Amino acid sequence: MKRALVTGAAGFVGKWLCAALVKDGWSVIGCAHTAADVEAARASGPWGSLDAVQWQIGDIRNADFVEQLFMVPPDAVVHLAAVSHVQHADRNPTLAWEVNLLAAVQLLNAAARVRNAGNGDPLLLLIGSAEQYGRQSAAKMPLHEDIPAAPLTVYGATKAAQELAGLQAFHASGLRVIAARPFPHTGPGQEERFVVPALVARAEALRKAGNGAAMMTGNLTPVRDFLHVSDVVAAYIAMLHSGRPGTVYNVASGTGLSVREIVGRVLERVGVQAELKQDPAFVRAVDVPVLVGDATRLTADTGWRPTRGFDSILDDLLAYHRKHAATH
Ligand code: A2R
Repeated sequence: MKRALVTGAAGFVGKWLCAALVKDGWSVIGCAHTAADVEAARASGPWGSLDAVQWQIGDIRNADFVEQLFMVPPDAVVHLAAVSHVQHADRNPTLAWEVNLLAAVQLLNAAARVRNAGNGDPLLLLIGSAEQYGRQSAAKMPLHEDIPAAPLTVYGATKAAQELAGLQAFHASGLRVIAARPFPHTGPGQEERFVVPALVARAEALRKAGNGAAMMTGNLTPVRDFLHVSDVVAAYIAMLHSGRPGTVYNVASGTGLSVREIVGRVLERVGVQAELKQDPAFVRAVDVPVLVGDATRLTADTGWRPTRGFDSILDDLLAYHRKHAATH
């Protein structure tokens, strides 16, 4: 059985990925930040069972901890651990650089040592972000991988740097590194500080209150390409099977929706009408205006295609929110 090491395994995507890898026949080592994260991740949810995951707990910035993770060398590593929230990274740039860049460098070093010692040849999948593209003109949409990075946020810059470190290791020594640039994704289990679960929760609260209150929103003009997290983890597994080392892959649907359209669809699915009001607390100081991706390369190399449209994503989020609200 092939061994996959997943960092950030108790996070939102980690839960979905670990369960999907187990189903795909991998032995999974899940690396989590804290024991409390693992306990929370093991709560049941539509992502599936995490019972077969072997957990390792520690700080991914710690070189000794990373070295220990490679004592029995994995066949593949999916590096999800990160400061994943754009505003959190903007407010804590030193932390974001430490986690998002240096942790990846530790993993690259550990994998290189395994390889140099003749103990294996781990495949490393580094999870970057569409935020690496930064501000690009609408005429360039959907963005393909050869468009140069122009990050606007600390988060985007740290992810671009991580990718550069990975590709450097591939070019210099042949370390098998693949770089993914996922476009925004959501689904059950994502925290409500992220936009789509936050909007679903707010719309549901309005429906329950039934008093015609306004829906508070941030900036309504940004356009984003949203995927269901289950499609994103399927893309990562497809890359482990048939991605080409040294290659960058977008993971995207190719369809853009403005935040205004997203809010409208959320209200419609929840079944409530409300006037939209901008709350300055939700408006970001710096925001990439439009991000829509072209995943032709990924489809050509792996056969991956997204299967879930935006309404079906919302239905999943809403069902999860209602179930969760009912049990808490
Ligand atoms: O910091 P925690 O306790 O929330 O744990 C997070 C973990 N993490 C770390 N693990 C070990 N050592 C660290 N220094 C460290 N810092 C953070 O990474 C959390 O469990 C996980 C990231 O999960 P989420 O924040 O839920 O992000 P999500 O949406 O699962 O994104 C996965 C990847 C990230 O690379 C994103 O930047 C990308 O997909 O979009």
